[in-house]
Amino acid sequence: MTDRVLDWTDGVAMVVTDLHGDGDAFAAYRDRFLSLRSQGAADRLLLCGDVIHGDGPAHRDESLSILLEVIRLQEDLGPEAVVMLLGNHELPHIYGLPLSRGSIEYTPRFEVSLSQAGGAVRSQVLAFLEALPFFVRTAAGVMVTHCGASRMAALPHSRQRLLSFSHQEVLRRWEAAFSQEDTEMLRRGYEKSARVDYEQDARHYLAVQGPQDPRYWHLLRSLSYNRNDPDFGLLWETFFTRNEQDSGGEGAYRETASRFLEVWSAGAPAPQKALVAGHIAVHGGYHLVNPHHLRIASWAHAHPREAGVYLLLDCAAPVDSAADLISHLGSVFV
Ligand SMILES: [Mn+2]
Repeated sequence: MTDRVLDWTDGVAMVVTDLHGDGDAFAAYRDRFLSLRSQGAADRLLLCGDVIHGDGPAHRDESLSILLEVIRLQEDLGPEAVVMLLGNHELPHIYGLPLSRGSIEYTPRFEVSLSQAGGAVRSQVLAFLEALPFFVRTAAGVMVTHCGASRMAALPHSRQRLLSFSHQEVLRRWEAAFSQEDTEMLRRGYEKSARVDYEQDARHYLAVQGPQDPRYWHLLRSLSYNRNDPDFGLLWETFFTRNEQDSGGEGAYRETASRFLEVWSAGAPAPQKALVAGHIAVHGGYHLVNPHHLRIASWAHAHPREAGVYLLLDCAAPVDSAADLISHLGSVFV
């Protein structure tokens, strides 16, 4: 079973968040990493998830080619030198679930790119996404995640479940349950509540050609079971939390972040004192959410985008607080 947490005790990691399909931004960070690496100033590139899903025009969305380049770089430089964490935008593709916000539908475009690239590329990319780690812990006491702490992931019991989380196990459970169902009845129920033809939605959300595609029922299967599956519920909260923007506000989130670090310190190379994550928009390129959490935006969530930053994290140099990291932020845009 995949270990979802990486523990790093040495080296300098260049931490980059939320590129969301922007090929130019990715190239700028990749080139900076390669140049820092050749100078001995960085050892690892750590992409914190949400590498895919641009919200601009389709021709500007380079999600798939960026992912393929990450895979290639990892093969070239080694699995410890190029690491990507799972983000909430990659997660739905593992399950064949749609993801949208307001009127923006994120998942169909990437499914189309995968289908156009062919079966071998789809399998390679899906295997890569399924194997992605969730968190990095360091001897510096800095923990890196896609989206920070959530109440559920801050429970000791959740830590055990997340450490060895298997997407395949969840999918096998759903598939076993689905195979016992009357598919026609489920389909009619779906069409009645969604007021749309199932085949039309399967084509739209999964980029399948029709009912003969082995993935044809995945949309119905996943939509039928995701709400009542406790493992998937934990996964969802872990990857979609909005931190202080969730109910409870800043005070409650400060407590959550502190408890999360405490719980995840068990088995870590050092007590974890600070959390680094992206996921949420900031003014400028970073925001000290509280003494436990530094939010960084490398591109898509920075305002303006050129205010985006990366973090050079010395995995062996202990920090006391998230504020200690601010002097280690850098820019590829100035
Ligand atoms: Mn995100």
